[in-house]
Amino acid sequence: MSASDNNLNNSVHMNNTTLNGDTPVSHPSNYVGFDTITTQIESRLVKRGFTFNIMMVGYSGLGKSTLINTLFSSHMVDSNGRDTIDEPVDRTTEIKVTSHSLIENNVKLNLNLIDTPGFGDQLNNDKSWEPILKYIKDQQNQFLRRELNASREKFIKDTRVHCVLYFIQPNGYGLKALDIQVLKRLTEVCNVIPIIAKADTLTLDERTKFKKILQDQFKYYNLKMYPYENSYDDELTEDEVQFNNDIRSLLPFAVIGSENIITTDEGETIRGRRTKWGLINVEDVTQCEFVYLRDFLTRTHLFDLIETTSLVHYETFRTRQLTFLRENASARNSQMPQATQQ
Ligand SMILES: Nc1nc2c(ncn2[C@@H]2O[C@H](COP(=O)(O)OP(=O)(O)OP(=O)(O)O)[C@@H](O)[C@H]2O)c(=O)[nH]1
Ligand SMILES: [Mg+2]
Repeated sequence: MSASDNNLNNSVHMNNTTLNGDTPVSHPSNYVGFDTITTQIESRLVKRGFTFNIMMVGYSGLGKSTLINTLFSSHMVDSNGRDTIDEPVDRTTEIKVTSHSLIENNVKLNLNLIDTPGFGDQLNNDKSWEPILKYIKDQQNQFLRRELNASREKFIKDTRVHCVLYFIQPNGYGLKALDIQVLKRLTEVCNVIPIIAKADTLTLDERTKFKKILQDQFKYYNLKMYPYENSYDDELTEDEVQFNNDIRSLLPFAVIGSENIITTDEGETIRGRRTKWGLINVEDVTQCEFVYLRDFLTRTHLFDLIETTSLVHYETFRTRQLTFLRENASARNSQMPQATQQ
């Protein structure tokens, strides 16, 4: 055997093991280096940046616009929203997208916060939420059109709604008929995270009881809230599955929003609400779950929200649309007059 044969033999020597009787898994005896693919992917993705689109939905006056300005306010780099926090928050009358570009350790996040008009205060509220649903479907439709375009863009701008924060009135009784109607539709087309608005208006006991009522209602009306049970559990670690279970038992997040920066007696500046009974610090986890919500959105589930939107909700929409188009085309073909032979 020649020296080169020997080298070849060395380099292709592999320990073959079989995983579940499927394709044999080989462990190269010499380092090949393909494990750096994770770094390669990371640098490509970091360069490209991420887009995350969050939408606020709920009854009028529940603090949707306020929370938009509370959520990422301390992290804003540039904004086309309000210039100062002193500008008043008006009643929202149309769907409005505020875009922010955040950079942390070279990772760029394009954040789009979609504010929607509150519903529930018209004489007839039946169709008041339809523009919101239309907006979500329009974004999916736009993405599909661009995907099907003959000269497809390399990177399609993603305006699909990755998550809806659904604001629930802190009434202590539970969802209203209109909430159920809206949630039914929303949960079918996108990831919905429920939150109890203005949680400062409930005592801690009331909050716990209210959460239980709402969780029972979600089950009873089969409203599937994000994170979903058993979805991709086989792809998650045990810790991640446990974490999702913990989050599910915590839902809806009881949240307090505030636009005001307050200086405490100790000289600390906090984002909070000053009341006759004391100071509320929205970032204090003993007072409300705002920080849990923010961490959930950005630190733990940002990627999963984007991926679930694409793999579950958009895929369902895409399949339905393409099936519809195909059926329409074959129906049209069968109605076409057959060419007569000369
Ligand atoms: N007590 C309390 N008040 C809040 C909270 N969040 C917002 N508010 C107040 O509620 C009022 C309405 O807030 P907005 O943010 O305009 O509510 P919205 O849901 O955007 O209202 P629409 O656009 O009309 O649907 C404002 O006066 C806020 O200061 C909260 O967590 N607790
Ligand atoms: Mg508003």
